Amino acid sequence: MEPHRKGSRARILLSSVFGPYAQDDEFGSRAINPMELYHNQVTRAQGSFSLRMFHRSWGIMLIQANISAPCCVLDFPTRAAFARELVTNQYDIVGISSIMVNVGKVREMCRMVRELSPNSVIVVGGHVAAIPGLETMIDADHIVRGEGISWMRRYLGEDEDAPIRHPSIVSGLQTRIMGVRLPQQQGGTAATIIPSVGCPMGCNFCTTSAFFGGKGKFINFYETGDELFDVMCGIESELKVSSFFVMDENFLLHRARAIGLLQRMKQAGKSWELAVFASANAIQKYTMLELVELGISWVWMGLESPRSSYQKLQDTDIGQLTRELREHGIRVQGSTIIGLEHHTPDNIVQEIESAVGCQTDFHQFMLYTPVPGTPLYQQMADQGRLLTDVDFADIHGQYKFNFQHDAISREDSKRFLDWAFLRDFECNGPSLYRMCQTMLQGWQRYKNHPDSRVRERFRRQAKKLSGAYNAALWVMEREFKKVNRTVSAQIHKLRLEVEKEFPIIARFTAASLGPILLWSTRREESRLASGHTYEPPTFVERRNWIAAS
Ligand code: B12
Ligand code: SF4
Repeated sequence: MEPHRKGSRARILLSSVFGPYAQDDEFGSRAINPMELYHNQVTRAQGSFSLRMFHRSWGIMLIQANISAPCCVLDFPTRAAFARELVTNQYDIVGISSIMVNVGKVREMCRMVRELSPNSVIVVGGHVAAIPGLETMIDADHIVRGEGISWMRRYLGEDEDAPIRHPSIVSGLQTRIMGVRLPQQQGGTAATIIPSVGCPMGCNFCTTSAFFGGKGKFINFYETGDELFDVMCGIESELKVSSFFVMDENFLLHRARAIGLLQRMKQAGKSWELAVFASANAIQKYTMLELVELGISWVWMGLESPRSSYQKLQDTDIGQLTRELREHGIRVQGSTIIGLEHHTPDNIVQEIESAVGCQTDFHQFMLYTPVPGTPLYQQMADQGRLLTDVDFADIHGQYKFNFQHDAISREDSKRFLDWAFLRDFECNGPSLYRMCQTMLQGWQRYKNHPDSRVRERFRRQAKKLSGAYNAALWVMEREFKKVNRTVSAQIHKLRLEVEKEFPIIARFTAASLGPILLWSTRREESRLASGHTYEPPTFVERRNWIAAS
């Protein structure tokens, strides 16, 4: 690839694909595919108890922070905002970031650039780049597969091996639950930190592992615990946070780095909370005490079927592991795949029941989905089992199969998936309630722990539990009677336990805030019933900026 003739003087626009997202349209937006993490694929069946929030497009934020050229990040634009930005700022390079479902939007954005800013070079990156033959589907000059910082640095003639500068990123925005938008206070939301991309485990369906090199490979931005600690300290002081959403596909797999981080946290007395993704085999490299001392407060873990052969699950009793983590105050987000090769209409109900029986705090269900670039996709293609007439906009694991399953039809794949979400909600209650259970267990176990960092962390959680969360329990126990009276009784019992632990404040908040929350929950329920959806705001952020002459 020839570097750009202007090098670091080139003016760059980095944009995510345009919205609105949560609606059906000709560019590939789908009502069932909102720009939300939890409501899209985790708490989607939980009605007004669903956790709603948006996450920024971290890939382009990271690229912007690591080049010296004047660069604008345009996140969640409308088509009009994208057009306006193109005509007002004479960009030399327009970078578009996208995943596969949004390829129709990338096509349209490329068309718009050619029309409105004909001198711009168009660069397309992100997971969309793995689509075979993409160059014939969109009008772009460069399609970048894999890691983008080093590519962009190379393209601008900059040092691609320079250390990675981590931007300060607030992990979630406009958080909303039970009809209430939570106030966005400084330090109130975790910061996102991205130690690496890819995962060496190389599960056959895994698109992120495949995109960054596949089995045995990944790209580390920060090799050691020391490096990570320094980055986190910088972000802590800038954003005033004590919790971090660690966006690393398998953070705990890299034990030396995690333990190095723990040592530095101990030396500096940091009472941080870490939400991480980790496979079961990686979690088991640690004692519960190590996890707790490291501040692990949330684990996102694959719970594929006990009959699957994934290496990450070997020798693991997943139900037992989940229970143990929760008993130590660590919230568990399970992720279960529906439609594995061995699934049949006869055994799938049992497999879903067993996943639901793990009683995680949150549970994501996803259809087994061959995605371009993965070994699974290649295998399905070789076997002639890919359904060729499925729109990319519908290949996201939350709708219907995009391949011929041996035993389960495409229509039934959706039925089983929808049922799994519903079943988890009906049997285990709202995730917010389950989180409260875990938080109480953590508090009871660690409130007198000798390490003040650990005590402080659980004290922070207990403050929430005895406050607004207890009012939420009061509402959930009422509202859930309509769904499952046994769970409602369990919520009631938990509330009494919380009130026993914090007799004055917890009772006071339940009595004062409870009725208001009940009202907002019911109002939200009717809003949702009338089809109301949420969209993220547009962000425009310029760095190293010099106005166009
Ligand atoms: C945060 C996130 C989201 C956020 C939104 C992010 C956003 N603003 O777009 C939310 C939660 C809303 C979301 C939603 C969805 N997501 Co999502 N999401 C992620 C997640 C967890 C992290 C993304 C991230 O920041 N990674 C870290 C950064 C550094 O990596 P990166 O984005 O890949 O960027 C690097 C390169 O790709 C490249 N690059 C990226 N952009 C560009 C642009 C240019 C110009 C260049 C040169 C390079 C480049 O450089 C970057 C640095 O190396 C990933 C999983 C993952 N681990 O990546 C899934 C992931 C991206 N999501 C995925 C999917 C499928 C979805 C959904 C369809 C939900 C679903 N059913 O699973 C929806 C779609 C919503 C919609 N309407 O568009 C898939 C994409 C699969 C694919 N092959 O396309 C992923 C990979 C998860 C997975 N393993 O399946 N998601
Ligand atoms: S362990 Fe998780 S992140 Fe790693 S390859 Fe398997 S599915 Fe992907």
